[in-house]
Amino acid sequence: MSFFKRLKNKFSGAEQQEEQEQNQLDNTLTDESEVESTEEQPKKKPKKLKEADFDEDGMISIEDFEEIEAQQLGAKFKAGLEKSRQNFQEQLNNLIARYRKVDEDFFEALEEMLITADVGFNTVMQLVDELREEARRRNIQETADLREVIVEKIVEIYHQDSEHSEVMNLEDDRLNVILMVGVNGVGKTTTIGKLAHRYQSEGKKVMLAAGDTFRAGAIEQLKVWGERVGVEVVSQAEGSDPAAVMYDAINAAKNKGVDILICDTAGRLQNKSNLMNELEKVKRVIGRSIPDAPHEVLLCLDATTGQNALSQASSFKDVTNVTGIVLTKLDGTAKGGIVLAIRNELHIPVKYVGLGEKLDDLQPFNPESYVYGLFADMIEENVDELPEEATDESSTLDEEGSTDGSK
Ligand SMILES: Nc1nc2c(ncn2[C@@H]2O[C@H](COP(=O)(O)OP(=O)(O)OP(=O)(O)O)[C@@H](O)[C@H]2O)c(=O)[nH]1
Ligand SMILES: [Mg+2]
Repeated sequence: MSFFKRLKNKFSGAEQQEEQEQNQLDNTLTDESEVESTEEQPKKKPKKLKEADFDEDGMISIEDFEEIEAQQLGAKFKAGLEKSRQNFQEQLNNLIARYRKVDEDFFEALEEMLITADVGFNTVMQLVDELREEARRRNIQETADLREVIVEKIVEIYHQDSEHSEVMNLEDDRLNVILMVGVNGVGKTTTIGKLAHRYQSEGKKVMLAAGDTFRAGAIEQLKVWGERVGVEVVSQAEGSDPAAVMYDAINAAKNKGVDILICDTAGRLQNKSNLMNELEKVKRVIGRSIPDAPHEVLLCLDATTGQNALSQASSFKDVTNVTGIVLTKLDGTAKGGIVLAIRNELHIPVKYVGLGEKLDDLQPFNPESYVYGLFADMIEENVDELPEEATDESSTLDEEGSTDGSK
C-alpha cells in the first residue's frame, strides 16, 4: 500500500466522514466481510462509535477502538495544523507547478521553502540530500511524483533518531513527578491543566504543585485549573520558596496515594542565571524526596516563536536534564516545521503538542499524525493517482506506519 494511502486509511477524519455518511447511509461497516475488503476500496468510510462492533456485553472491539482513536487524532492534528497546512501545501504545490522537472533548481527552491517554514537548516540539508538520492535511485523525473516521497522522508527523518521516545516515563505503583519548565508565557500552566485532565480521565490520581510563587496571580491561576479539572492543588503564599512548595507537595502526594504530581514553575528567561539556578535547586529537592524524580522534566516551547524556541531549548538543556518538549500553540503558527528542527537539532523528543486552547487540545506527538495534519488535503487528493509499486518498494514503514515497529 502506498504511504499516502496508508495515512489516509488510518487518519481520514471526521469532516469527510460526515460527507460520506450522507451519500452512503445504508453502507455501514458492520459486516466482517466488508471490513476485510476495505483495502480494495479507496473511498473507505471512517467508522464512528455508534457504528462500531459492540459485543453482547456492550464492549467495543480493540480494532474498532484503535481505528476510531486514530481518526479522532487525525482530525485533531488536521484542525490544529490548519495554518501550517495551508502554508506547506500551497508552497509545495507552487514549487511543483513552477519547476515541473526534477532538477537542482527545484531542490534549491525546496530547501528555501523548508527553511522558511522553520524546519531548521541542518535538517533541511539532510532531508533534501536524501530526496536527491531517492529521486536519482527511483529515476523520478516529474516534481509532482516527488510529493509523496517528500512527506515520507519527513517521517523517516523524524524516526531515525531512535534513541529517544515520545512515550512518557510514567509507571504504575509509584508517585510519578513531572516538572514543567520554560520561559514566560509559553503555556506551562495551561499545559498542566490539560495534562491533569488527560491523566485524570485515564483513571489516574493527579495532584498539582503551585511552584510559580513569583508571578502575581500564578498560584490562583493554577487553582482555577485544579477546580476545573477536579484535582487538588498544593500551594504556599506568594513569594515563598518554590523548593519548599515541592517538598510539601511530594509529602502530600505520598500521603494521599497520588499517581502523578505535576509541578508548575515560574517562567524564567534563559539568560537569567539566578533563576536558572533556582530551577536546579527545585529539581534537587524533588530528587532528594524521591530517587529518580522528577521522572519527566518537560520544557514548554511556544511554536510561534520559531527559531527562538530552539535557543531556549539549548539553554534549558544546559542547566537541567530536559526529558521532553511540549510544543504549544502549534495551531497559532503557519511554520509547523519547528517540530523537526527540535527533534533533529536538539535530540529531545517532542512528547506533546498544543493544538488549541481547549482542554483536549493537548495531544501526544506522533510523526504520522503530524504529517497527516500538515498535508491532509494533498494526501486525500493524491492517494488514488500514484503508481503504487513505486512507493511500495522503497517504503521503510511497516503496516502501522512506523519504521521500527514499536508503535
Ligand atoms: N492557541 C493556543 N494557545 C495556547 C496553547 N497553550 C497555551 N496557550 C495560551 O497561552 C497563554 C499563556 O499560557 P500560560 O499557561 O499562562 O503560560 P505560562 O507559561 O504558564 O506563563 P507564565 O506563568 O507567565 O510564565 C494563555 O493565553 C493560553 O491560553 C495552545 O496550545 N494553543
Ligand atoms: Mg504559568
